[in-house]
Amino acid sequence: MKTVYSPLHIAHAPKMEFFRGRTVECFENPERALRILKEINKRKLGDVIVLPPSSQSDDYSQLLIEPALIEPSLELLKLINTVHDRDYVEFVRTIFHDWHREVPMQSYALPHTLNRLGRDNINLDNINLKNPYAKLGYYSFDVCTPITAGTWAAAISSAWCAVRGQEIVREEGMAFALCRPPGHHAHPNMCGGYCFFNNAAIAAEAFHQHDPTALIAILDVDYHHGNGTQAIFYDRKDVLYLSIHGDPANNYPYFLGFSDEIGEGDAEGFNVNFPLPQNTQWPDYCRTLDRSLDLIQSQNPGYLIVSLGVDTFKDDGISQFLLESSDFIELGKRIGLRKWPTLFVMEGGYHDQIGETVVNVLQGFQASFCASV
Ligand code: Q9C
Ligand code: ZN
Repeated sequence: MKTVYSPLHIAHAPKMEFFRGRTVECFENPERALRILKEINKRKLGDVIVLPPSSQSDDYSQLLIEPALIEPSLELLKLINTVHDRDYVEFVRTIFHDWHREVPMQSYALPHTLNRLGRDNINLDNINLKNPYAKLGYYSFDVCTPITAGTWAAAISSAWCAVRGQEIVREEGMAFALCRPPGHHAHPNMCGGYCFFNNAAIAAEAFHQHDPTALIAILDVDYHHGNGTQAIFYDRKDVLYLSIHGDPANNYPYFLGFSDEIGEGDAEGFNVNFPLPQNTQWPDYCRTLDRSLDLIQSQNPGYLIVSLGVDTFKDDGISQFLLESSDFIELGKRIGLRKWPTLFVMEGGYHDQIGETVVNVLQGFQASFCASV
């Protein structure tokens, strides 16, 4: 299986996040993607396609010094704009610059007042979106998603990995987009959960443009509910979203991901949530996985996108399922058995075995996908 990767993710390396009321080192760090890349090479998963950083330049070193200079191709920008609001994309591009003028000593921007009051009946025209703190609060839904000078470059390149992976799936039937930062928490106009652009949703839109009649299934196996992906496709029946995750009653993102969220209008039934209790082990997980795959099968999908988080691993730093390393091989195998053209998009996973567990999924998939019946 081919992997699509961009070294520009390294430009996004915030120092701190809030965890249980204290600041700690970010769980979502460049090391994660580097570990996965290393394991892919070690176990010879397949070619790694390294994306050039932008349409303007091939010089990574320059872009890492001046990451704000990166400009996505028009094609990529258009795809991002099908999922995200223009003013939000502009926010991701410019907010660090605004922040830096206010707080030059602080290397990452974070909101301190979130957009809760304005949800119902405040006149949007009154909100001063020129104020960087107002802007941060308006376009964020949590305080664990710091924005640095390199965030825009990394987020753009992450989305590009997903789009390029999508092209490879149309040609070859499978691909792995080694996206970083992750995407499934990002809403059309809000960042959160370490996510800025919803890479899986952007890939889904790209599939849709090339193949408008195909049903696209998104199976989200990250430990956390993909609230962003759900929100983006909640009224769409051409995209079937299914998620298996830690019960939001006791887990991030707390406010979405319950089983009664089933989609709206004529898309009822095209959003499916499987919240599972903490300490879930493989037998229960596997039953839910097979149920999800059967549901997808019943809709005869043209493509599958797997939002691949491996934070379901027993030793994950912020999650509470108990999957073993070998369970990830089985997870991949069960998906591969279905033989749908499949794009894997990297999401979460915060532990030392991130490389091993990711490649286990991908090699498991490949083994059963390629096996003749
Ligand atoms: N601040 C993904 O796995 N908060 N995102 C945890 C520490 C956010 C996880 C508590 C968890 C987001 C892509
Ligand atoms: Zn997660």
